[in-house]
Amino acid sequence: MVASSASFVESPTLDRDCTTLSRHVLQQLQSFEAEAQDISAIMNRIALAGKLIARRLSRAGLMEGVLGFTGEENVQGESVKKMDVYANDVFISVFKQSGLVCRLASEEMEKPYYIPENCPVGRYTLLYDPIDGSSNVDINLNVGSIFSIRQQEGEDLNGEAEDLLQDGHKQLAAGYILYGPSTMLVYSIGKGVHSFILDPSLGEFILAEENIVMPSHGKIYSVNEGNFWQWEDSIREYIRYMHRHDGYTARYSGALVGDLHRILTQGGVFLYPGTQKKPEGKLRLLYETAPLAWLIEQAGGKASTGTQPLLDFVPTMLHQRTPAILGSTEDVELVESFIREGLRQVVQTV
Ligand code: P6P
Repeated sequence: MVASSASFVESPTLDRDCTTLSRHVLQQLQSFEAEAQDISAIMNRIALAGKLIARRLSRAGLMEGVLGFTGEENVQGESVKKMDVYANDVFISVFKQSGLVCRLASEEMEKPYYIPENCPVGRYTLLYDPIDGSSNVDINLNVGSIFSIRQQEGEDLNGEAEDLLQDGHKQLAAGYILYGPSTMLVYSIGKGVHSFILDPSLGEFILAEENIVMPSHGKIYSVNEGNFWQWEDSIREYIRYMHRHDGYTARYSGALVGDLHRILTQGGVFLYPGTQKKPEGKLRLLYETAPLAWLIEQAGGKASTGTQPLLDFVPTMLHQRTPAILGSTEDVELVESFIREGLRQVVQTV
């Protein structure tokens, strides 16, 4: 006898276990149109990249040739870890023969990588930091991948991908994968911020939390105070304020994705200011601070360079760096107030 559908009791647990990333994207877009299917398929490929990277990280200490340095330097002048190269290649491989993504721009590659078979039809570009915080890999601490998806504009005939040099509002989707005690994928397509946790027994990212909203204030400030004497005095004054007033605590891991995820979920502020020698700071705009800024603002927080909204910043080069102040609105505005006061005093002394 075939059981009728009426005999099945609605099971929220079963429904949640079936809420995979690709299904969630289509639910978000409330559409089965071509672009919605494309974004859903792209997110699915990003999820596959996350699974492959998580699997390698989980065995890194047991396998030959996974940990340590390659002996090369990347375009940033940073020593390249073997895991950086592997993760970079994973994101390229998952998009081959997909027809979706024509170009990939990565922290690890000086120029964008083109996937020829996709380019005639693929109108999307993936910008990514394949493994952020890779110095943590060899000591088994959390690392992350950061991604941003943009629509290609024009034909990019000279292969310079100049259409990518636009502000962060041009992003179609953005997010990160946090490789921690569990592997978590957090994303937004402009309709709120949602988190998924990899269930290894299913091999699927399953919905964990929908519509994450940041508190307007949090007690955490996250910054590398080892740079204290490199900063502008306004930032030093802000840090002194944090030291002198109750209700604040410092948390900093040196890995952006984990530090940002803490702020997204608990409130507070993450900052990587510029220094007197490098006013633009260390973090890269197109595949680090712009995607994270988009998420933070989608969750009701604020993202600033210190003097302008981070998402308004227009890069002049692919590996553009910007100062970054990301977090709860009240806490970001407190940092901005110190910077404004500092600028006012500079103007007064001129
Ligand atoms: P610092 C890692 O190298 C990274 O790009 C981010 O993950 C992190 O937030 C930052 O650099 C840490 O830099 O100067 O504090 O060691």
